[in-house]
Amino acid sequence: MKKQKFIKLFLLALLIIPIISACSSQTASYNSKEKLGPQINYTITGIDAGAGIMSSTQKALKSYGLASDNWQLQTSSTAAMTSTLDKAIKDKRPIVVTGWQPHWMFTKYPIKFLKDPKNVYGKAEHINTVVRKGLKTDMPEAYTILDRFHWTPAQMSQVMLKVNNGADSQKAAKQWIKANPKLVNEWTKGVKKVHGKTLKMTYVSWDSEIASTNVIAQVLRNQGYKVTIQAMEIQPVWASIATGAADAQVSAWLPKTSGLFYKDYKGRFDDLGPNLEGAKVGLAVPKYMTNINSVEDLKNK
Ligand code: PBE
Repeated sequence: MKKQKFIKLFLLALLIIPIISACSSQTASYNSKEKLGPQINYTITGIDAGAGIMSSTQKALKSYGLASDNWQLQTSSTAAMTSTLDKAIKDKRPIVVTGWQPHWMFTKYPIKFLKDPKNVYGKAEHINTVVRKGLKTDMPEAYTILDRFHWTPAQMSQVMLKVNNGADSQKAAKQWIKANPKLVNEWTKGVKKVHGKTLKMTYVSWDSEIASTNVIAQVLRNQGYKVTIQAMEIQPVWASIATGAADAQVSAWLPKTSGLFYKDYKGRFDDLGPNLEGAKVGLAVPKYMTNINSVEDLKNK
């Protein structure tokens, strides 16, 4: 009798558990007829605290009146954010993330930028190459190559995608250089080879900067430099150039994302201008959130 009862309960559990879990994932999937805020706990999924996109998003929370409406920005990392995005999209759940381009998240996932009528994030960004004062006279060959370094979002994405698929970043950079001799030659044409001079670059471990730093570092190595690259937070990257502790960085997202550091350290670095144009920063949501198209919609829909 006892045993039979146990078996009955067990079978009932087998039947019920999948139904319950199906229900819970169903209620969690995006409901366009209900207000968005409560569906995601009024939370925007962000990345590392030092990123410019994080301070811009704090600004956006204020200027769009979202902060007073309980909205908050969650700090994590790019890897944690993209993995949360991955899971949400698999279940068609609602999610709002800090998004930027170039990045493979826009190729891998069906997501869209939210319109930003108050222009908190700026229209378009470019990424500049910034070197220490005196580099031009100390290492004119490196200076010339760094000054000429310029590529497109599509080219940067090729390297990012390789790294995202598991390739070692230095290997990915070498392969990319091998596959793009014409462009690389434009950067190095007529520049004298050097022999073992050391050069230090600093960068942040964002996918875009892993790609650009590894590529230009490798080009400089091929020129004869002994290049070290060191990852750190964005503020120390700027400080390292301003103090001359490092020679160059190619991670300056401007005018907004790194704008504060640009202003703070002005006069203590040489700005060699954009190495990439057509970057963009903002908030992004999956395309199935068809009625959410502007940051304003977070408050109202
Ligand atoms: N990002 C990628 C950085 C710059 C590169 C947009 C996440 C940021 O500071 O926000």
